[in-house]
Amino acid sequence: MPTPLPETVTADSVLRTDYQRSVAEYWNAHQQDPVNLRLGEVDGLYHHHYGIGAYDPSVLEGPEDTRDRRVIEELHRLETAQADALLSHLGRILPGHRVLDAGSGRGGTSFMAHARFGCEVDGVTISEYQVGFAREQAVRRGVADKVRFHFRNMLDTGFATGSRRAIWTDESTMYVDLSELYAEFSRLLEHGGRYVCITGCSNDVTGMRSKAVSRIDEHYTCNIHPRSEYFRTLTAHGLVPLQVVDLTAATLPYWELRARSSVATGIEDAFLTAYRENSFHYLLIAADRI
Ligand code: GPP
Ligand code: MG
Repeated sequence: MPTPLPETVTADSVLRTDYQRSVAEYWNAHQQDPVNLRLGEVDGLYHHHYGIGAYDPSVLEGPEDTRDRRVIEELHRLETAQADALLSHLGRILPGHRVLDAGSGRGGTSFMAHARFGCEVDGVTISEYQVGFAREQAVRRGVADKVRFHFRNMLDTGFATGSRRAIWTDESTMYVDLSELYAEFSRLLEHGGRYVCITGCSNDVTGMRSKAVSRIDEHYTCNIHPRSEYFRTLTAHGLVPLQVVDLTAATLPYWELRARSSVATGIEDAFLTAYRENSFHYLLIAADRI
């Protein structure tokens, strides 16, 4: 049985602005998109992020009756590889540690973190639908006591100060003000704790938001931040970057394959254009709380 929501948590206390309500509405409504469900059904890990790494070109060839399934499996493999790369930057996480998945979606990365480190994971999302879905997955996996999902706002999680060894955001920072977010993460992380972010960000060198980046914002109801804002805001909150990995080249194959798949949603061309014209980067940033 999914854990019931604490009675004090109401939509009014979690969703503070009209914008947050519209974002929650978007994620509550986009539950049936095959691009996420069909990929998740491959092995029960449901992701809400993109993929990295080269795809096996043979999936686009061979027997037609199995081609669609093979493409879906390959897209899913690349998305799982992205989450693996994120977890590889969290540092040494022990079973006694507590970590936070901020913008946890259907829980895919949280389950991978628990499976890999044995640690306790809390996931927060402002989509009540996603909380329910992820909790059911936790029960199904027999890890509901270790991997918990909460209908909470990542800008104000309510978790104890200094309680987290690590925190990550996997494509969720474009929905929030970075200053508010990193103030909260700075509070939650213990000294020496690690924050890892994977995000798409606009390129300050090419100037303001390009048309392709604006199309992505419009599609997902988000506000992609410029690259500079990440580094300025992290350091302002005592989060000191240790590693920065430009994943742009590594994510292009995912978008090329997705564009040719049966689960394309129509946003593929905007990502391909933005990355190829250099107005957008796909970055991983690992920072330590000092
Ligand atoms: C991934 O979710 C997309 C986001 C979290 C928002 C935008 C991200 C950027 C890097 C700009 P998803 O897996 O639900 O998207 P889709 O349904 O398109 O696969
Ligand atoms: Mg997806």
